[in-house]
Amino acid sequence: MKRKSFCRICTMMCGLEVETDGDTVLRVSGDRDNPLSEGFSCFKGRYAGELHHRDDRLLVPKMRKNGQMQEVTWDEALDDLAGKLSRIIKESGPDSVALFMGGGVYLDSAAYAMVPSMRAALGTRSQYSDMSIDVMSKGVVGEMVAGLGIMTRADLGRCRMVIYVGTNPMVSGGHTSMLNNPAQRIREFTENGEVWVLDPRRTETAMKATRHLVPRAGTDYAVLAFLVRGVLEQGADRDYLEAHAQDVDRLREVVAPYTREKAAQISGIAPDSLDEFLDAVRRNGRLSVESGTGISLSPAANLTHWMSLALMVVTGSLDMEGGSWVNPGFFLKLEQMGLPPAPEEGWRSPGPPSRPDLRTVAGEYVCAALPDEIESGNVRALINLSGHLLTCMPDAERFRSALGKLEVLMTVEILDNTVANFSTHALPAKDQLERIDVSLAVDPSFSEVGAQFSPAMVPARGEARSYWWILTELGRRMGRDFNPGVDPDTMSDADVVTRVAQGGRVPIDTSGEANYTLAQDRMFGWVLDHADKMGGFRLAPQPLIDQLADLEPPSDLMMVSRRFIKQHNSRKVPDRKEIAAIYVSVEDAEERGLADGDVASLRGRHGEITGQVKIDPTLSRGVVNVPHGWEGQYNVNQLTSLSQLDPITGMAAASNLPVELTRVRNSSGAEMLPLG
Ligand SMILES: Nc1nc2c(c(=O)[nH]1)N[C@H]1C(S)=C(S)[C@@H](COP(=O)(O)OP(=O)(O)OC[C@H]3O[C@@H](n4cnc5c(=O)[nH]c(N)nc54)[C@H](O)[C@@H]3O)O[C@H]1N2
Ligand SMILES: Nc1nc2c(c(=O)[nH]1)N[C@H]1C(S)=C(S)[C@@H](COP(=O)(O)OP(=O)(O)OC[C@H]3O[C@@H](n4cnc5c(=O)[nH]c(N)nc54)[C@H](O)[C@@H]3O)O[C@H]1N2
Ligand code: SF4
Ligand SMILES: [Mo]
Repeated sequence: MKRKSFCRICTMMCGLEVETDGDTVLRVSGDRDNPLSEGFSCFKGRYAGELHHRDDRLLVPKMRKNGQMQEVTWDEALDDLAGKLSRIIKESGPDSVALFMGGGVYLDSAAYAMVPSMRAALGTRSQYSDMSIDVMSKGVVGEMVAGLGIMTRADLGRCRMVIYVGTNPMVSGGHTSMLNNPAQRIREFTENGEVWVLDPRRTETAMKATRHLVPRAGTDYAVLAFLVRGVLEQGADRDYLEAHAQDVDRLREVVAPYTREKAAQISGIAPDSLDEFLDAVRRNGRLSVESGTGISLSPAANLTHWMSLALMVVTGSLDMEGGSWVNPGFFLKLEQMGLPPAPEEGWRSPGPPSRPDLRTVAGEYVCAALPDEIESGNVRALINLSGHLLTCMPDAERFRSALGKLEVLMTVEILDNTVANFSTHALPAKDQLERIDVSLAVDPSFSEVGAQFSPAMVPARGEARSYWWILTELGRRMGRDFNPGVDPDTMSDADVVTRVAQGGRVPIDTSGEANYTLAQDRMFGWVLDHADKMGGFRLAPQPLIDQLADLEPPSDLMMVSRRFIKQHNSRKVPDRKEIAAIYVSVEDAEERGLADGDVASLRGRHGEITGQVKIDPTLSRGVVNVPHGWEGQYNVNQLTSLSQLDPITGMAAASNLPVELTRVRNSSGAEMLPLG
């Protein structure tokens, strides 16, 4: 039988076709009829069937007994957890139980929808999520400039110039702005206008772009400041600025030093290329600047994001047709929330008791505070909502050691992986093919105001249960209602998801087969209305001006983040080419006498990775990659540190870190297949 579904791995949510024979998944492929993805899918989505049948699925609840993880019944696991969590709350108060939202919970709509009520029923302020190891700068700088943590994206089909800075949508699908069917969209952009890519790597996106400029890692802010300066001199949208912006003169002063010579000197991009870039910006008028983790994980995150917003404002592009827009979400309905504009420093409160200096973002504590919170005894239990805690967190060793001190570490997983086995309780959830779903958490990153729906494709394997059931049932055993209005005894998955789906802008048909519902056209003007309430976009926030003055210059060799097409963070489609290694440019390898397979040491300020070298001709001189998401020897978070936190966001830098690379010995003997 062949049925339609949609992928719940990355936020692109491609339409899929799933062929099954009884309980067996035979084949997963892209759905040509899906209006968003138009038949596109990637290896990871097409691997969903094999993943479903993998031997290392977590199929039975497990619990630590006498130091060993052992299979137990659901009753035993949940009763034990409920008892321990209730006791900890009684002894130390509700904040001693922390929640962490990881990648696996975002795309399970019924579970994601209940996290706020679960937190409220626990009464805990100790909430952490992926956001503070990913995209903090966009939220925080958005609040400073626009009074709201906005995620901007190109007005597809009308926008004539797209600038990608530190994002590789051909591989990642985009960061907070999904680019469904990326090759086709980029082709359309280049046919109707121009795509410029700033990236120290000749990425898959750069190869399809109109122009690729290679900056020194961490220097994009200077290039963007040069463009802002040039547009303010000539080509600015005066009417737009008059109506919707403040502090234009102050911004002009801030960018004044970024002449073509200065920008060229900082970024390493030739002055002529910078002139051509500025000409293109002036020629196209409206544009969209889209950045990703190459920026958000770097020490220059806030500054680069500020300059991106500033460029969209001075060109009159932000929230304008033909420029960029902000999707307020099919479910989130951000524009209807009646939020007041944030103060210039954003909505920030002091951090948790052991780290008040690490202020909250969007009502959450930042991940960097968690080890101190655990070690000081403030947090005694952690409910891990499907994060791969041993690879995703900065300063991997420090985190591992802190997590090991928890009295309760409850993990909801689909795999019997190292995180599940590091936990005290590991609870098996249904995988994406086993569950009915709507696209919920990520809908502001969608390219349209729309939503996907899918029924379950196959029955759950083993004793895996619905994520919402696991959490709701845990609450019930603690005498707390984690999911008001949902009764696990009488309600099915379909009932719960139908209830969640009712929160959308327009009705979704959840009674039958997979479908895509478009609510309305793209929405313009609502961000401007919001900014106008505070007198227009604040183009020159003082904390950012101060940070600009303090920025450290790039070093000769920088470790930058990078993603692979067959890997989603810690999750991997087995592949012999996309291996863990130290990826080095041809020039840097030559200088150090390194050949493929040689063993080298990559030393940062805070740690070291020793491993095999792989020469990557797409890397420019001066940048090294170790892909993130690997455990053990190649865990790139051995190089990141909780002592290097952004002073504004409290986020640990995980890209653009100064490193040294030295040869240790000749060939490791490992087989090295060419990349690509
Ligand atoms: N050094 C460095 N650190 C980084 C990054 C980097 O680039 N460099 N990137 C950062 C970013 S942007 C992010 S978002 C984080 C990612 O960090 P995580 O969110 O922790 O990463 P994932 O590997 O996506 O882990 C999700 C977990 O969910 C499980 N899972 C998969 N599907 C399902 C499902 O259907 N249901 C359930 N219940 N679980 C499921 C997987 O088995 C996996 O263990 O890492 C951050 N850390
Ligand atoms: N295949 C795949 N897709 C994914 C994921 C995955 O792991 N694999 N993860 C998902 C997640 S959680 C996220 S957050 C998104 C991330 O989505 P993206 O942000 O698009 O992630 P990357 O593909 O790592 O692209 C980052 C790019 O930044 C470049 N870069 C690094 N430093 C600098 C710099 O200083 N300046 C400039 N201009 N460029 C720089 C790198 O060379 C790289 O090409 O992807 C999502 N989609
Ligand atoms: S790009 Fe790949 S992982 Fe992302 S939704 Fe599409 S098929 Fe799934
Ligand atoms: Mo992410």
